[in-house]
Amino acid sequence: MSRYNEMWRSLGLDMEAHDQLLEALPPTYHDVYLTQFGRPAGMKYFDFVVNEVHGLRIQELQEHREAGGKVIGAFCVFVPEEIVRAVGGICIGLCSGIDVGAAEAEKVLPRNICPLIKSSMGFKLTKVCPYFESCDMVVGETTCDGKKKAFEILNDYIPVHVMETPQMKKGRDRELWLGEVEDFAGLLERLTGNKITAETLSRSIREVNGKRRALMRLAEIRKNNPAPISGRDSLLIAQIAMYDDVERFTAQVDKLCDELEQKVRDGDGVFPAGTKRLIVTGTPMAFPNWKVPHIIETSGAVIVAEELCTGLRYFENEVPEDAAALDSQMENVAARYLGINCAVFTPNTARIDRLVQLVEEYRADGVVNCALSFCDPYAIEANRVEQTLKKKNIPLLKIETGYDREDAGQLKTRIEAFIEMLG
Ligand code: BJ8
Repeated sequence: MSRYNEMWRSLGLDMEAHDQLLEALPPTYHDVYLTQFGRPAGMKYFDFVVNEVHGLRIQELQEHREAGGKVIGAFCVFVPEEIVRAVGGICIGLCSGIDVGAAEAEKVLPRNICPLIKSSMGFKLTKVCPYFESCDMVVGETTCDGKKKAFEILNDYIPVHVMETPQMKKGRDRELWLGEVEDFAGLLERLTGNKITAETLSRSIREVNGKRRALMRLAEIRKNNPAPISGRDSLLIAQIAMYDDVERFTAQVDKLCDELEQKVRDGDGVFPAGTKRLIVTGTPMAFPNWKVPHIIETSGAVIVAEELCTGLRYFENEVPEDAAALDSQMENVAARYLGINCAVFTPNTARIDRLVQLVEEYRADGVVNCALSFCDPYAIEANRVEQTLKKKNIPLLKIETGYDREDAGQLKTRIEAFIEMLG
């Protein structure tokens, strides 16, 4: 019996289903993470966070709520964390990376829908996620059609505020998005009773930038050969970034980076020098989806960067910190988010340009484009990725997969063949 049982019960979790979920995680985590060679000591903190994923962090959220604070859940990196923090709230990226409650979700959603959407609905309907049950509100977005329509249904079970993300990035789209960010700020002010001031927003901009800077420092270290940290560990850190305490997390990433920089000076790596270096691009890999990175890194290659929303798209580009007036700060926040290269935008050439640049910067040998099944935006944009990489003679492997393990063997065969082909 866990010491957190009382807390979980008070959140209304389905205790039996929740126990089953918690039992499923440790063996997978052990196989994917704890068996890695030469893992940095600094990963101990992140192991601890995973170990306490439904414990200590949930307790912190409850303490925050008991003190009058609000918890806001999100499923997309477009939701501006700075605004949530400026009203004293906590922004939590909700898990949607495991096949949970599919049968329940299929009662309200079509069967053939992106697993990320199905998983988020499944988590809510089966009441197994203490993060969901800790949220005062969930923020949705009009990114892809599946999410947009699913949020209407999710609103039957928890209050959902939907932000309208534009489809293009023209002048009027920028105005629309700025209006959405301002409306969101107004809504949060009413929800919390706290007014956003230039001081509170400026502070939260600096805090979230601090997190991004630490993650960017880690990303820079990964340019070294031999790779000082695995792609799996880097992905885990990006996933944890979305729900951990911002300042504590930032300090721990910086501490890990100190260790990794020493490893680089010592010529020490987690894979031998000369291991094929890959970049993964495509749909986000939400916690605890580690399937493809695990297969790649147990097939003879190392992932050196992720052009993903659980990667560079999440932490690249800071919000400028020099604006003193609230209006300009809001504009800066809105502009930073609209710079994210999600495949729901058209055209989205900046994503492909960035990918090519990353291949050069990280001296990658190839790219794996990974789209979740039934994700039209990324599956279709794979065509643009392929065309451009072909022109540049950059080897590409295109994958479409879900959260189940059924295709794991077939994926491994394809990935091994691709790595072998790299020479
Ligand atoms: S900014 S990538 S986090 S929308 S995988 S639900 S697109 S059908 S997750 Fe995303 Fe924001 Fe864009 Fe990033 Fe739809 Fe595709 Fe599913 Fe997706």
